[in-house]
Amino acid sequence: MDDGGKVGITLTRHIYEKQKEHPEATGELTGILNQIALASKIVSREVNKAGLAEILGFTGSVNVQGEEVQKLDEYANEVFLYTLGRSGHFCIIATEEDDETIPIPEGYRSGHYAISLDPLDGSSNIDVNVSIGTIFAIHRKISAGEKGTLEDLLQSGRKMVAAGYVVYGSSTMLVMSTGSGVHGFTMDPSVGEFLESHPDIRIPEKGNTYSINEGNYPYWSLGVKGYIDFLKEMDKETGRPYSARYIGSMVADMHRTLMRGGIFMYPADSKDPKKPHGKLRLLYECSPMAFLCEQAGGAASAGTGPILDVEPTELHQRVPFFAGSLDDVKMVEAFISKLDK
Ligand code: AFP
Repeated sequence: MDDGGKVGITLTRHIYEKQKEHPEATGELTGILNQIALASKIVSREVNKAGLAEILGFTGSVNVQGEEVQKLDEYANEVFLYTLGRSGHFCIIATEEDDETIPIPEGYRSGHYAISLDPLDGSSNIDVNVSIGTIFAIHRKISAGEKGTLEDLLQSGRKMVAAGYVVYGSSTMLVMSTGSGVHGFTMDPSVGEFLESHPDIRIPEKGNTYSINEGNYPYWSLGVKGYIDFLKEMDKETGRPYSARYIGSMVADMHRTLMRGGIFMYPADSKDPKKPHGKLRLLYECSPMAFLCEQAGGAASAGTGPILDVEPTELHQRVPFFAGSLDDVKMVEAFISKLDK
């Protein structure tokens, strides 16, 4: 098709235009988001081939050529670490895959930002061809000295300068915010670019869908149980019962919640005494998603207050998570404050 050379607004152009509204901006965020986009394009290419895992690899075993092959989540981790670590923008990196913080490789410039990321979230879904994603959160460097430290990563979500995710779904889409709304870009594989497809995403004030692993019901607190029971009652006026939708891949579940409204939850449960605060991680899952929710007019809570106000104390800290439409998040908080004293 002859489109006269028009490809729409690319991610780069979008950031550049936004930057012009802020004359004090240095342009560094443009560079950062371009590097994230580049790494996610490489990961997307490999994710699209995941169904051929037995033939091409990514099984963590030996492929048909007799070569030892890498798992896709490890591959994604390496791609992001390589790209971001050598970009000159970051002073320190944390990823879901590594227990410790990752310094910038010797010989490369240490930058002004710290990044926490989950390179391939929902990886247990890879084998069954279900959407998975990358999540990232960016903070300004606050520590003294040239190199970054843990302090740069352990900052509350309120201090975030940018956050986003990439969903590797029926299309690959990058959704991000630099603090002036939430914008979505869909990858056009024919030109290899992310094109603006969803400018200024807003979450409906109230939804009619809830998203939670309901198999954990017996392990929840009275407040969470009470709220889920409430959502299943019949009441035409408040749109109940709600519909249930749960993929088990946070990026996909949150993407639907952002676009359509409703609530996504991973509460604390008593299933595993080693994980008393639920499963999801504050720094590279909950905090960036909370930033996007608030920027889109929704809310994200730990059950007792905004996720963005939680002061992190550990790199891989877990936190209960309730996020989505403002009214729905307020309602679950009301149940928790009433029944979980
Ligand atoms: P995996 O990366 O192990 O698949 O975990 C995905 C995840 O961290 C998040 O993406 C999901 O929302 C959540 O776990 C699903 O957890 P449950 O399987 O306990 O419902």
